[in-house]
Amino acid sequence: MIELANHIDGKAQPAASGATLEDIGPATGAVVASIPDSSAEDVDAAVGAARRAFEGPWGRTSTAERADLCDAVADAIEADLDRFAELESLDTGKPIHTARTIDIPRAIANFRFFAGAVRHDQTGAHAMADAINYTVRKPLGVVGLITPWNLPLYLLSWKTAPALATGNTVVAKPSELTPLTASALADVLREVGVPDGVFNVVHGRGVGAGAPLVAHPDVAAISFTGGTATGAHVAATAAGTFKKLSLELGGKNATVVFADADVDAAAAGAARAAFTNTGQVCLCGSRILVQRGVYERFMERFVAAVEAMPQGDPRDAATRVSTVISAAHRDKVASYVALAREEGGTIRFGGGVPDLPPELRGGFYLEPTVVEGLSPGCRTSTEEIFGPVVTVHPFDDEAEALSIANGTRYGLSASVWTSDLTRAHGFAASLKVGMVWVNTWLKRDLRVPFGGTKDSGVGREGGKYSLAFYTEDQNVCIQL
Ligand code: TXE
Repeated sequence: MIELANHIDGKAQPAASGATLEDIGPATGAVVASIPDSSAEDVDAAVGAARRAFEGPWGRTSTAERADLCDAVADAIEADLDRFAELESLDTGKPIHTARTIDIPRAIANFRFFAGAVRHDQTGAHAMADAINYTVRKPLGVVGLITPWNLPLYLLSWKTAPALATGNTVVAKPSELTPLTASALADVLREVGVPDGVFNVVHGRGVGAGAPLVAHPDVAAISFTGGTATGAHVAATAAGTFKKLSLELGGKNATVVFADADVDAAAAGAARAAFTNTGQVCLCGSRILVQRGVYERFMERFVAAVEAMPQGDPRDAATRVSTVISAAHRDKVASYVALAREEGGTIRFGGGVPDLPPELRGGFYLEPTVVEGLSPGCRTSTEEIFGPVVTVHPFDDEAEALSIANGTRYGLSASVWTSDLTRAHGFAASLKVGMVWVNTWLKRDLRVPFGGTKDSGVGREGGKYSLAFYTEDQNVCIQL
């Protein structure tokens, strides 16, 4: 069993109270690690270390030095990709294939991307007849990064890389369900020469460790990715302290398939969108809207694509769908399958627990599940399930598709499948979401604005949006 410590001021430390939590591996249900169950006292120590580091030599490092460090972090993770992937798969239960091809490569890319982004960043100058203004970009100080369990290192690095590259110091609070790669990242940062106190990790629960970080007066910004209900708590706690806040929350994203689409490509894309990471990505296409003329043709191909996804042991390289994160989450997802039945849905595929070998029976597996026949406005069709469950709805025309697609409290993303580009532009413009993919899903350029509208969050991450979040612009006006 792995024994994790907090990382505060370059030292491994237990929680001040000595309390610990168990970290369960979802593949088998076995305990894989013990982690500190930290409290406000630990958060205070970490924020203090981060503040001293910011006021020390780190505050005087050049952009070039910090960019080089980010590149070194990327190289070090890349050199150790297999170990990082194994830790991530062990902790989340995600297929090792997903960890190797999506999570860890993306963490590497995040550090490389933001190294380049700060090297090439520019600020403005505004000339007046008798004066000149120039703008400088300053780091904020100590920033708090709170991350979820579905894409642990992928999302922590998405925040850590721009925060450090722009010169801040960090206190990270990873999900208590998936602490392993955050600690591995802290080790890498130390090895490549990031000074003590610049990157701190406080493990523990949301209420015990996350909330004090949000409330801390010396924390200048919080970047949070997680559930919408938790995001509302974070916003309320932060409000009185005037912190900068970035909130990436939930989604109930539509995959919209028009009759003029390449139905084979749409079915394959919709299956990928629904079940990547066993349906536990905020961007997952968990509602599929299909134009009536191609509904049955689409469904045959879609169900065949789902059936072809091997489910089972995440450690097996062939596995594409595995377990959800926890017993509680499995019960929540299963309760939505029961609700779908109550609400009049028909299970077209899945709906139960897969037949697995004895060594996996303690894990939290559910079959990929396809539900049809539900009203688009019912709870199953509009609430975030965040697991391997997708609902499919026929529609007649563009107006109906739009009304269903926009008919939830969320506004994160959508994926539209059509061969009519004019329709694609018009439909995209009318969607109340932050991100639209046309004839693809989750194709990412790290420069683009990432984030949602409505209850999916506040703010954007990515490229210049992240650089702006982790900095404060200062204008200097000089009388000529
Ligand atoms: O996430 P939480 P949970 C959705 C998904 C899921 C639901 C709940 O629908 O079923 O959220 O998941 C920390 N102050 N998403 O409960 O609670 C917590 O310790 C400060 C979507 O696991 O949002 C963890 O580090 N921090 C999502 C982080 O917040 C607090 C990904 C996220 O946990 C806190 C995950 C508090 N009061 C779940 N309470 C996405 N957008 O991708 C908790 N935390």
